Amino acid sequence: MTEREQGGMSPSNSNSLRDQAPGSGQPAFEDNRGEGDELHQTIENNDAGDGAYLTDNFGHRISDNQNSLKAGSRGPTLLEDFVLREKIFHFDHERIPERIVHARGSGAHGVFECTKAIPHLTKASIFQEEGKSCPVFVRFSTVAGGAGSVDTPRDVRGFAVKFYTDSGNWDLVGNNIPVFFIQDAIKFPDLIHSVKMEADRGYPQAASAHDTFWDFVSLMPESMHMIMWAMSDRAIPRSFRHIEGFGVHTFRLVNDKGESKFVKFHWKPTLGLASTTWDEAVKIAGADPDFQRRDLFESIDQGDFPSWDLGVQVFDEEWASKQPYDVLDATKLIPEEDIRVEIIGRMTLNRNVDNFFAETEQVAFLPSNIIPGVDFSNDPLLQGRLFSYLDTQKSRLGTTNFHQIPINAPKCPFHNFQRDGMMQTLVPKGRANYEPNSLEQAGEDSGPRPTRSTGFSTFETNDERNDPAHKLRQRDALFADHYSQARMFYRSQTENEQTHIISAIVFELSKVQLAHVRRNVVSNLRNVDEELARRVADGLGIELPEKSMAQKQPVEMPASDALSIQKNALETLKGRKVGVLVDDGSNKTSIDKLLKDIKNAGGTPFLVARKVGGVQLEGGVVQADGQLAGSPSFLFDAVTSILSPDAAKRLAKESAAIQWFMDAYSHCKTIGYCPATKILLDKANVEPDAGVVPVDEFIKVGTKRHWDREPHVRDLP
Ligand code: HDE
Repeated sequence: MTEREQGGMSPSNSNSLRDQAPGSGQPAFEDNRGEGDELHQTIENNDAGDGAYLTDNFGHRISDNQNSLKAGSRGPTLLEDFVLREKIFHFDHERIPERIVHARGSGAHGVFECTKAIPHLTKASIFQEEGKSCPVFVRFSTVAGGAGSVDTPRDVRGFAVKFYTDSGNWDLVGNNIPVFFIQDAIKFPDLIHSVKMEADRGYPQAASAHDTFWDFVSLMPESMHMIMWAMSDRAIPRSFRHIEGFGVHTFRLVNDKGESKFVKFHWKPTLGLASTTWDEAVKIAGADPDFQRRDLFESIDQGDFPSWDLGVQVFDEEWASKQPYDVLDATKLIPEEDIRVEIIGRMTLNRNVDNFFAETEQVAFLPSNIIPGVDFSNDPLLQGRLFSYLDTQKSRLGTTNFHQIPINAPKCPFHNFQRDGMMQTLVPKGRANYEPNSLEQAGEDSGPRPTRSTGFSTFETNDERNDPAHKLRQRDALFADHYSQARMFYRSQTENEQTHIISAIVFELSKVQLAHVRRNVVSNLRNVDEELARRVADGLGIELPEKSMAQKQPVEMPASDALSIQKNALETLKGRKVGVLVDDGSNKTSIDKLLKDIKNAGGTPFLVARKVGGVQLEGGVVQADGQLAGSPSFLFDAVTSILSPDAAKRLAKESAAIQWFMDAYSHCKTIGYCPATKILLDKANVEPDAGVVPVDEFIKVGTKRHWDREPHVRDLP
């Protein structure tokens, strides 16, 4: 039967019954602007507010947004239909090129407030008084995947902050790892080509576990320190709210006397650090590809604003010259035990974007955006970035006027003699589009002039170790130490974290098909730590290869607690999500009490039931937040259940319920249980330990991960 035969459908539109005038039985075509067409509302009242009228992009009111203009009701569409053509034209160009790196990102607005003035160190206006504040926009991202890739691959996270200060925009475009893979900008295209999907086959997406990445790494021993971080749990964070941020490069602070010190910038999350396990990250990728974007959006939406403290490590040339590494080398960090991180401000993200494209997608971060009082160092990676980001915006946003897009425009006045260009939205008046000019003498506006005293002036570098008289393609001698800090990082981890690093390297190298690449990586690892290399070789099932030749022998650096996640995790339910499994017949009083206790402890409870419509309890129906099959336990930080004996028996036959506890157990999470749940725990092979507790004790214990459980649930390398 054709649609027409089925019920008198509009000959003009085979879309659905929706196009019928409700109740009339008449085709909507005849009546689509008539009374009673509630699905396709039109406005006939001329007093409606301006925003109520649908118009085209030039302000012409549109009378019909359902039907294109045709020559006859069954005829071809007319070229004359400017409404259709404009709509489709705009749609056709809705996508812009995605970022070549950091394509997948999530952004939010917030505020930065100075909590400790440092005028002796910098003349930057934002740091002159305690309490001074400015708006910020932050974009978190993964690096390797495309814009539509998942949130939880093993990857570095971008942490880019735009401060809209009263002396112009300052962009601190950092990562959640304080070091980088390479020392010189000229290697960046090679690094990124190697990690992105392989050129011929177009896969893998958002994954470093493949031949070309590890081939590059094995031949670039300077990447070894970053590899330790990237294979650690830092690269599989629990959420954006639980990551640290780092400016990575050494920058300068300059005060009003023209004195300068070096500085490293740090963001410390007030929720502490937290990560997932690899198995969790993989499963989350399937169950909720937007896991971290959703987490950020929802926490801000419910008023649970994430915040970070801004810290600085400040040091001078003399101190720098005595270190066993070069502070201009972005593969090195400065241990916090050597130079304390002094907290000078707090950033709070308190507003979601109104429009993802207009803000998060179009935001353009530029490391070259700095303000008087902050300056660059000669770090050769940073120097390359100062060119790259400005350049990339032309191909991404299509015009040199990208600074006029609201998310990119400074919130302080800006005026100069730059003119025209594609998509110019400013309408400057007068003739003064050059300088110098003397138009003021003719009574005309002669335009702005430079300000020597308060304008940005570059610090005259007093690096005595540099000889600017020679043009060289060379790195300084200290850059050749590729292993000391990789070793320091590895040895600063808890035993469990070291095992995670080894598992990650074994996992990744097992996906590498070129045997010589696997061997080369392990050869390099022997310079980091012999035990580490041996365990990786064991995990791969290969002979320990010969140690590669280090350009410079590593020096021993003391372990640093600041480098471990587990040593910096907070025992709290704040910022954590708790899955609560309930079913028909659960006890309402117990559920109410549990939910209240979780909320009081700062956590977010999430009721999971077989049907999202809710469960039938003695005291009435309770709405669920999620359906069991769509709310697996790896989406939560801890789980607990309140079940009646009958419900528990029924769920013991439901694999999603058994898997719920099995996953929570194997991911070392706290499991709270009521007596009836035991039957499910048995089926899920959950064995009693300090993290498996009666529901009454859940609030106390739910704040922790139980890493000591891991050797019992996984065969670790
Ligand atoms: Fe980037 N990087 N990068 N990068 N980077 C970009 O800029 C580049 C580097 C970082 O949320 C691109 O606007 C070069 C280090 C973040 O919009 C591009 C080099 C660090 C973001 C670019 C580096 C970063 C980017 C892509 C070596 C940590 C996302 C689109 C010299 C300190 C910003 C864009 C956002 C984005 C180039 C190295 C962080 C292509 C050439 C080191 C967080 O211009």
